[in-house]
Amino acid sequence: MSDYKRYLVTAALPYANGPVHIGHLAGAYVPADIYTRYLRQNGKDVLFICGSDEHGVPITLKAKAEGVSPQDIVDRYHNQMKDSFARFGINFDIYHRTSAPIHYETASAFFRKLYDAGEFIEKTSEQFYDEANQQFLADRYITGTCPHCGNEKAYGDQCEKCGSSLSPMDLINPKSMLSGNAPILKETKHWYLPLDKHEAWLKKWILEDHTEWRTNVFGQCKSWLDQGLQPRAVSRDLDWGVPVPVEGADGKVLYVWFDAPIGYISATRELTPDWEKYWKSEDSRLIHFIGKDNIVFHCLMFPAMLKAHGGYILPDFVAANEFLNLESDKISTSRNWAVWLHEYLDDFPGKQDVLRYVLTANAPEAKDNDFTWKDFQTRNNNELVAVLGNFVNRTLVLTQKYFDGKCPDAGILNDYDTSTLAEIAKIKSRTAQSLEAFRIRESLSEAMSLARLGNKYLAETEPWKLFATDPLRVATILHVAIQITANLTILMDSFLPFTMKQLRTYLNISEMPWSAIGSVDLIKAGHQMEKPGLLFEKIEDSQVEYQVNKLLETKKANEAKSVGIAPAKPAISYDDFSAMDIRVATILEAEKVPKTQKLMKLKVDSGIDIRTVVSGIAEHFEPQEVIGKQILLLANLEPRKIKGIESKGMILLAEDNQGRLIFATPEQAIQNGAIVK
Ligand code: B3M
Ligand code: ZN
Repeated sequence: MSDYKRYLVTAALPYANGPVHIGHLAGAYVPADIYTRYLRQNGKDVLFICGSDEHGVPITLKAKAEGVSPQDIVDRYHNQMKDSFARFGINFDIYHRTSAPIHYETASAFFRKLYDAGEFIEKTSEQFYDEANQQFLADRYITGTCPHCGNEKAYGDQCEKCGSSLSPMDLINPKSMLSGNAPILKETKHWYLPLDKHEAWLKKWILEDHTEWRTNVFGQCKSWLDQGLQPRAVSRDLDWGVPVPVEGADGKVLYVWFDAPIGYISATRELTPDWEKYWKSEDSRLIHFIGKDNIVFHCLMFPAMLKAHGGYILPDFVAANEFLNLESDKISTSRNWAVWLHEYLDDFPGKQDVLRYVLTANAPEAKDNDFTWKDFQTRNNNELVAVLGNFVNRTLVLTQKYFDGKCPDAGILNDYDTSTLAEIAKIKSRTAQSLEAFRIRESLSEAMSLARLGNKYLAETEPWKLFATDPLRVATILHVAIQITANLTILMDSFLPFTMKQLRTYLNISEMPWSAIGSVDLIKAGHQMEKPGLLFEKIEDSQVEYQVNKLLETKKANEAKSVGIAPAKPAISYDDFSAMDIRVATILEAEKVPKTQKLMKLKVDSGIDIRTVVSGIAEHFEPQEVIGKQILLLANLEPRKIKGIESKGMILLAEDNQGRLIFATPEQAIQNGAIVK
């Protein structure tokens, strides 16, 4: 490992507008957690920083949709995310938030320093404005048709269908998310970070000095740099965010992508008075773990901000993962297409490591990958249970059985024993090499090869067949297997922290540093171990079916929504229902209500009486079409005066997704007054 004195590891600050899902976990948090645990096992000085990103338009829009304040939204999700990360064993040193006062102070001071140093350009330009709501329309407040792919629901900053990054002016037929109206153009002043001025050093820094960055990261940066960088606005006309700390900037806040990365700094300040040691010394190594949609901000914009400010180190590595899909479909918070961490933790208590394992074994490091429940089950049953669990269980159970749980003497090792033990050090170095190159998925598979080795060793030596005839050989075999098991507790600790802790209690040993791996007497002869339990259990088909059904229900609900089916109303009591007097009735006469578009005056025979009903059907039917029709009438609806006509009851009609009306009628003729129930 290189000779950095300390490590500052960050994981992207998730937006506090929804709970954590497996896409977040696979993208940034699980790999970052594994990496930082590994550094700590190596005795490194590490800070692992994260927190909620509480600004930005997705949050204000959500607040508006729910009719609550943005603060209510971020409080709800900040606490939920913090709690589920902790339950899942993501070992942040701090999980902070960008609505904290120390963040406001840090972000304002940062902006102010750049402002005073003349690092921004001030520009007045025309931007979309919603006249009805008297508000400028930043980013996601505006939708329209994507000029690249024709998607009619593209946002002002991005098209989610084709992935192009957009500016509001690019949209065809722009519409305000607030009023639905076409916006007008109005002048407004903003501050821009002139990325073009930073282009030369960014080019050298990335394209020459960081050729080791992953292809996806390097490639995206190169393509931006090749196109030529443009000044980027760092303020917005919004009332939620860090106010722009400049005279005459009322109603303007810092752009969320300006303040959010500063959130890493404010979180570190909150954590330790020593924060500058981590952020400002050349012997600190700054590493960002993010998803691929955050690459430009972490590789170009934030570094340019840090450079313009001066005094800060730059990221040395940006580990960006591609996306994880769920059952072949893009994960989406708004479509509820996700496996939510808090639900997983409730549905699979004590199985944090199974999810950590599956998300790592299938990590979308080089390309998008798919999470399926079937694969989850298979990896658990065939790898965790059948390989790792099986090896450890056989070793521990046989040791209980033959040696009362005491580690037996090594005795005389044969060549196979020695060469098996010699593999441990090789596996260790391969695992470390992959981890240090941020190939976390590969490192897990290297680490698992030690469990495979152990499994194979037992399968070939078959100690369970030898005890009667050769107990000394059995002692040697189990001694070797116990050393492998002890080595596993260190090797796999960063990947499967809950399980390895459990295994250490079975072995009755404490945590050991990474450097101990490879030693073949981690557990001495005579050492007493505990009675073991199982490390992993099979996942049953029924558990998988339950999860798949949950997703099918979501799919159904989404389809219903997309064909215009309204969501279900809350349940009512039987009494509520039977209070309604619904009767079969016949329309006797019909005429349009003068000076109205929609209304028709009907005379109906309800069986109880002949009455007048005013109905909003005049745009759909001509009077002569409806005369003589048998229909259903809600007969005991309170009488109401409509356009001076007393209307008694309501005709029942269905409306299809094109807005067409269809009468609810009895399937065959029946006497008027028949009760519908
Ligand atoms: N909140 C975007 C995201 O969650 C953003 C990351 C900020 S990291 C400084 O994808
Ligand atoms: Zn598009």
